[in-house]
Amino acid sequence: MKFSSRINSFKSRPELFFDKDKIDTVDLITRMASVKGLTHVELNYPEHFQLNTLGEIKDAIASSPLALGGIALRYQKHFNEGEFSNPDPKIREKAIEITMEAVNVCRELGGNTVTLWFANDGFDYPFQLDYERAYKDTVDAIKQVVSANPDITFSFEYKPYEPRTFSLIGDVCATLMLIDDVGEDNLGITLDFCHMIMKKENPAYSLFLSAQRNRLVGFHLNDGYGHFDDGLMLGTVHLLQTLEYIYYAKKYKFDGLVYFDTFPSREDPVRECEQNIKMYNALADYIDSVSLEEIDAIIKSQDAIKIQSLLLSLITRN
Ligand SMILES: [Mn+2]
Repeated sequence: MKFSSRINSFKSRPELFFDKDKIDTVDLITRMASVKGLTHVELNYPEHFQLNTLGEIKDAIASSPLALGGIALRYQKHFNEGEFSNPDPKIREKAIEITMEAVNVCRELGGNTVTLWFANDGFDYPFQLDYERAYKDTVDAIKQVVSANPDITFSFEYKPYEPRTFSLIGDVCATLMLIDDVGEDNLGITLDFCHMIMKKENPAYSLFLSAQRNRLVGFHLNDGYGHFDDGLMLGTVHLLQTLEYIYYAKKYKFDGLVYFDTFPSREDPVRECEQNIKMYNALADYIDSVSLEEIDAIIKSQDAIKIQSLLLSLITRN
């Protein structure tokens, strides 16, 4: 399995690892590299390239056991009114330019995936957004970026709300529709477990829909109560839905990156990340011990008591 995690998590509880005050990206990579079982690092552009040069980051990754999985976009200033759907063509152009820079950085660091998340593409009030224009501009901008870089896989991470009250693209079907309208092979979907729970989607069903369209690129795994993007440890709230999700990941032979998008603020982030990896592996091993065939038979029975027995056997084994 390929495991990665949110690098900003490694800023937390600095006193457990660092003996200096100013922490840069190279320091965070060093701390991440101490996590047992972690294989990849993902960086945000431009956020993580402000305190270190590209060369310093490249050297830090090369001297660690981690490989670069990809780059995620974090558009910073000037995008309050939207990134790819901004009504001002100059600002929209700037967002496209930043995305192209991120692609080059990804390539330079040996990565192959660029994850797109648009914090400000959305609306807060009725009548606030011209949906038709915003959707068309988004499709056109994504097409421009994706078609110019056929060697890179792009992945759209949807989120229903936060920071906007409504995101322009906020659910699995809107994302698949967008991907269809862009019409390029190198664009897929990143499924974030908390985002799906916030949208009241059943995560395994969203996984199935994405796999049906052959657009599954990345997993952001975590947990939460469904109101906000809580970023809790894997399996802590929705254990059975997490088990079902990993079952479908196996069924559809998902071989992409499993990225733990969690927010340990009081925990030691190294131990927290190791716990997520342990939980993923434990649930995956449990599925193997029961067997995909046996679970498939339980699903086909549509018998809720057999499903509850599966959960009981997970809790009571050993
Ligand atoms: Mn995420």
